[in-house]
Amino acid sequence: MKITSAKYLISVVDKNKLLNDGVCEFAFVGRSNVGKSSLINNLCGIKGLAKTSSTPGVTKMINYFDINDGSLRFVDLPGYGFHKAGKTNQKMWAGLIEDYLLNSENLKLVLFLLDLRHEPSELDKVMFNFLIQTQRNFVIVATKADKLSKAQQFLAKQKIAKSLKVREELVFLHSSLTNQGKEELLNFIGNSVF
Ligand SMILES: Nc1nc2c(ncn2[C@@H]2O[C@H](COP(=O)(O)OP(=O)(O)O)[C@@H](O)[C@H]2O)c(=O)[nH]1
Ligand SMILES: [Mg+2]
Repeated sequence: MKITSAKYLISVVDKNKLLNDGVCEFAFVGRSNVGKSSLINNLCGIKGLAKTSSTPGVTKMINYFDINDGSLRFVDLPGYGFHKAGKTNQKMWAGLIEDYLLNSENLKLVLFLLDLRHEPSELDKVMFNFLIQTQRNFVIVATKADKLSKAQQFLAKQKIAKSLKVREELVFLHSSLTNQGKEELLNFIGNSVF
């Protein structure tokens, strides 16, 4: 798939305001700082589209992006697991992610992000198990692949698949720095649009 246009659409903080117009959505889920916004920007080829930050935990809303003039949408979900956010905020953001995963009628595929260098944390596993329970289609995107050698990447991918008990084919490697995995992901997304 080729992305020819990408635009920020709207941010939503209320589960009753989720968009509901039949446009296919691809949602990005992962802890704060794992690289959700960078992945969206990389796939779209626009640097500042989704706000990236070295200050983790700033995305508290569901951010919608229009791709290819109404053909599909990317949905940047709040990052979980930012310890300085406080328990109340944590709960609210996790709640928003869960509301979206449970209720969105447009959701086609969840891209579940993990840092390739680390095994999934307890919180990652909680969120992943929740995702499994929703029975949504998903792939795992292992981010920041540029930080490892090819040999290390291979092993790290095996570890992640094993830890989450998923087939290795469901784990995609990606780097926003080198564009590794970009085409492969875009093709997978393109093939998932009805
Ligand atoms: N080396 C490297 N750094 C990355 C990559 N993706 C994201 N980052 C960095 O990780 C930090 C968090 O990225 P961001 O996209 O804001 O994460 P988010 O909180 O999940 O949206 C930023 O400093 C990014 O520059 C990547 O593929 N390679
Ligand atoms: Mg972000």
